[in-house]
Amino acid sequence: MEQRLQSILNKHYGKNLDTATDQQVYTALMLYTKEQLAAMPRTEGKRKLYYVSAEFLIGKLLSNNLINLGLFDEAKELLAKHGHELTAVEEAENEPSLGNGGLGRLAACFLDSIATLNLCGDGAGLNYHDGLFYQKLENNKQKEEKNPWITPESWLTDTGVRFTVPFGGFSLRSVMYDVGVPGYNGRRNSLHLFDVETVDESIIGDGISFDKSDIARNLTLFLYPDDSDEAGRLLRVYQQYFLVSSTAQLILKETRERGGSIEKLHESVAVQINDTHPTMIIPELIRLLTAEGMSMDDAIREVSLTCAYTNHTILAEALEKWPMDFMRKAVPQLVPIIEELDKRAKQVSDDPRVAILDDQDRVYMAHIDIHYGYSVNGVAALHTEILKESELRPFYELYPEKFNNKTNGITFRRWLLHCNQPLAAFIESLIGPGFKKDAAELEKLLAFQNDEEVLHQLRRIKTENKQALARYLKATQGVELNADSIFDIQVKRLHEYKRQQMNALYAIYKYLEIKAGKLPARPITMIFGAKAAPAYTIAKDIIHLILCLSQLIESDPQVSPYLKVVMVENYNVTKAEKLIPACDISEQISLASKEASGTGNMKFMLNGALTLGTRDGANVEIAQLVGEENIYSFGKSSEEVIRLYDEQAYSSAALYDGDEEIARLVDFIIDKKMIRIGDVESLCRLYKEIVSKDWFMTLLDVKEYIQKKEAMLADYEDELTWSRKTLVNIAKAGFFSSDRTIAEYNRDIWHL
Ligand code: C3B
Repeated sequence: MEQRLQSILNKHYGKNLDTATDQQVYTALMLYTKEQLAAMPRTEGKRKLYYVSAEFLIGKLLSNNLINLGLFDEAKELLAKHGHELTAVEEAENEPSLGNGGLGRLAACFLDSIATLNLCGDGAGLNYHDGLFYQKLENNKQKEEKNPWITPESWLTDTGVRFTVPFGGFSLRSVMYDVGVPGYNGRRNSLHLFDVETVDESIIGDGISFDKSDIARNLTLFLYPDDSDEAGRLLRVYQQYFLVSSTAQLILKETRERGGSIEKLHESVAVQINDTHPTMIIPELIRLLTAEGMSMDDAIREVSLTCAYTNHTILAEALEKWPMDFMRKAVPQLVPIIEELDKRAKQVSDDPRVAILDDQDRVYMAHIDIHYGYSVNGVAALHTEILKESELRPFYELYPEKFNNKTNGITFRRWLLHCNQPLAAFIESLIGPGFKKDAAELEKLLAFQNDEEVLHQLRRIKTENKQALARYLKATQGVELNADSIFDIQVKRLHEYKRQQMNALYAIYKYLEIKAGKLPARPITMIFGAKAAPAYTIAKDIIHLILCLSQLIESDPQVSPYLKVVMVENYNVTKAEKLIPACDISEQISLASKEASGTGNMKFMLNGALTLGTRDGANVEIAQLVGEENIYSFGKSSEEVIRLYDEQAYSSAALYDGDEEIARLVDFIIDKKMIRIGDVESLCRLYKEIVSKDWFMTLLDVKEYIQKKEAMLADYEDELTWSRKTLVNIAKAGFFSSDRTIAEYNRDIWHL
């Protein structure tokens, strides 16, 4: 390694390991690692998986690739010998901005596990040059900026593979870049990222605005371009088709190269459709197969045996329905196929709830997936039950054999071995290294439940991680954290169903308590991290509320010694890796039934935080594993919530009018003190939304939430009991390894 690094540094910069900057060392180490990765043997298999996804939130790759290649310690020592710290060198890497939230991060964890389990499977996505957006916090508001991340030397390799993607009236050339995906086991797969040669970043104007109609130049600029107008929605269709047409052409090319038969495509290929964004791969594969001479019947049958669909949400807004007019304009070649698929579906059932085309000429993308895929899975036990019993019930009655659950998981390489090296080393000293390959071995930790030295050490490691986070936030955002305070963290996309606004109401509660002289036993640090979709006004209002509270508390000397509210700017994978190991209280407070799974909840428990959560998504399974005494659950059940929606029986106004305590907290949003700091229009809009609508039922659970959090803060003071709970959480986290999840996908769906 040393020799090769010296030679790369010499060739590129005329430097050596002692004279090069951290940035130069980063580039050299990246290029070296890339070479090592390319030299790994590929996975093999008769059937090959294509995991197709609009998002791959892969995070920085250097350390994780070094870990999976078994080179991490060697690299760290070598750099140290020459006066460089690997952690400082890593700072030079840009985080690829190719995802949005849980769905994208899940896809990245899955790629890691697929390679680690030696399964033959590649990812397919798009190479967005400016990513989602970079979130700036300015004047207590979110401001969106472009987030360019691609540098001349990067993990991307141009494969030389090119396809032509036809659109209505024009076509675009697709360029295939690859990012290597090394398993923790000596073999590798690839993430294919398709791009257009004509993309032009200079068309980006103020913030993230650009000409949405200039498809050749804008196609791969941004993930999820603003869909609040028609041009934006149409652009999403162009992007989706570009992704799936490129992928479908790759699939047929590789199948032939591997000696497979496209007449028996399903014997050589499995396609996992990650949410509805890649749904058009179904009609596109049918189009390509019929163009090769297959009959429509045969093509539909083969494709239906090839494609499987994962549902990640029951929120109506995320279940895509595109007007057929968009298809006529963007992808007219798919229109007759979609009409044929609709006609056949109507022969299977005349129930309008399962139709592909509705009476307004809109295409229900999920319905294509369910009729013409062989598997439909939810992402946590409760979520899958809700799909079967309510959201997709008519489909479940038609095709019960297609439905199955695959509870989500996370890769422990990134979310323990990499992000929390002190904890990983301590675990290894207790139970040996076996847990690195078999996460179930973490259960061996249970033998130490009553070992006081172990329990004290867990808290010491937590405190060190809090200090490390404090140093990082000081350096990057200039905020000071008290590492002796309790770190209470809610990091995830901003959405009303996730109820960051309920957490903000807690901050108001605590502020008022402290003002009234009721001081907490220990200071509390409330940390938020969240991006709001640019066109989601209320979500931005919630960010504004949090930032105004932060300022109000900070500037009040009576309160600030006891309470701090921090919003981390531009929350992303890199920041998650620093926040999660430092957390005491993991906020998982979605309205029951609405969070399909959650995966942050799993990362936090693995790193020794305790969950404050509703009985939603995978929280339910966490509770079952650790036992009710090791989790803080609260709130109305999913059955109760679903009943309230069905009967339209929820009224936030009634709760507000009937409860002085609730009213006091909500009223504070528009208190004089807040109006002085914040934007009246934004705060009033949010206040009105909560009082008169509150679609995600904040006021339903807020009192129980405050009570539970108070109980939790009190429990924190009993160090041994708290640490024992964290130990049980770590020990029981093994189930949430994505290696387990992927083994199940392969056993039940892919059969690679
Ligand atoms: C998310 C869900 O909101 C999470 O509950 C879930 O854990 C993850 O997917 C992974 O399954 N999700 C998302 O990030 N984006 C969507 N469009 C839909 C769901």
